[in-house]
Amino acid sequence: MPLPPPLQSTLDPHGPDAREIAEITWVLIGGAGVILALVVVLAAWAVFGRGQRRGAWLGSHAAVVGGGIVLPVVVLSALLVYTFIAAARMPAAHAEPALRIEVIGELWWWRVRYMDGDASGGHTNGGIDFETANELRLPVGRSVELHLRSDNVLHSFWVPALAGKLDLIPGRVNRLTVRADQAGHFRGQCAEYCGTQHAQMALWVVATPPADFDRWRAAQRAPAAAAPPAAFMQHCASCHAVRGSAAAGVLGPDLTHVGSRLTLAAGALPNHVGAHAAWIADPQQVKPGSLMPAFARELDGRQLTALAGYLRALE
Ligand code: HEC
Ligand SMILES: [Cu+2]
Repeated sequence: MPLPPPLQSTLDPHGPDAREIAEITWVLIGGAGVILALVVVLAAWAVFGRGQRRGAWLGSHAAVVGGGIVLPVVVLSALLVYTFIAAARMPAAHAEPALRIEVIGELWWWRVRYMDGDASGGHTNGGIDFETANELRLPVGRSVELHLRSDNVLHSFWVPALAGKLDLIPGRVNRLTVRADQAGHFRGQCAEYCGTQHAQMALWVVATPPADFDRWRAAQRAPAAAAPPAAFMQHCASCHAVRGSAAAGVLGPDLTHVGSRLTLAAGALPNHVGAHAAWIADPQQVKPGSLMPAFARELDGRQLTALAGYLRALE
């Protein structure tokens, strides 16, 4: 499936919080624009204007106190109160979530864990429904609570079409409630420098109608469609899990349904067989510094092709 262009814009909101943020942005730009226009007019009058009254008025006590103190205090206070009110209005923050998802910042990818659908709490320890990576599927119109965590360094979760930024802080769980009002693909990006491959730490949010989401969730819960080949068990199982097999590594992404993802390696590659083979042969070529080693030496061409074909078919 072709991806939409990787646009990320605060001014193209698709959820209630993002819409509020876009409105605040426009009001602040508008307010700043009015003041700028006023200053330009006064400056033009001071330079090009004629007559005695001009100098007398611009130099007067009233002009200095009014324009230099009263006006800025009134305008800035009004904008401050407005932003507080607008921020408090953000509706997604108040809604009872239909779903909880842990989003964990790794070096340099996103571990995504769907928690049990019921809202009985205790979700951050255990209660994992299934794990995936670099992609968040959400049901349209439902509030979803993200639990943002990191066990390494600071990262920041930012999907401008849905919400503002929120940091992932080691030792803490930050909660962010998002809601997509329309179906669509929304790109996100780590927004806090976290090391060498920070720039290639993207993720996609895919909002689908609830029925499609339920189908997707049922498919993700299921074990892998086929057992891994011997080469996988030998070289890859120490870092990657394929549910339904003995491969249970946790250092890298869960690959049980890797073929169903939009991209590979946090947005670095498209998800097709050739990209799988290129990635396995030499991840360092794609993401220098990545925690996955190259396998171009250990695996011959036939094994590489077989592994790539196997993984791509895990939908
Ligand atoms: C030392 C641990 C380690 C080993 C061994 C390892 N990987 Fe990885 N793998 C990783 C890490 C870490 C990532 C995430 C890299 C990133 O996105 O920056 C990854 C990413 C991947 C991805 C992309 C997954 C996604 O969701 O985008 C694939 C596919 C993959 N590995 C396949 C393999 C295969 C096949 C082997 C065996 C030939 C293998 N890996 C061996 C650590 C490992
Ligand atoms: Cu980062």
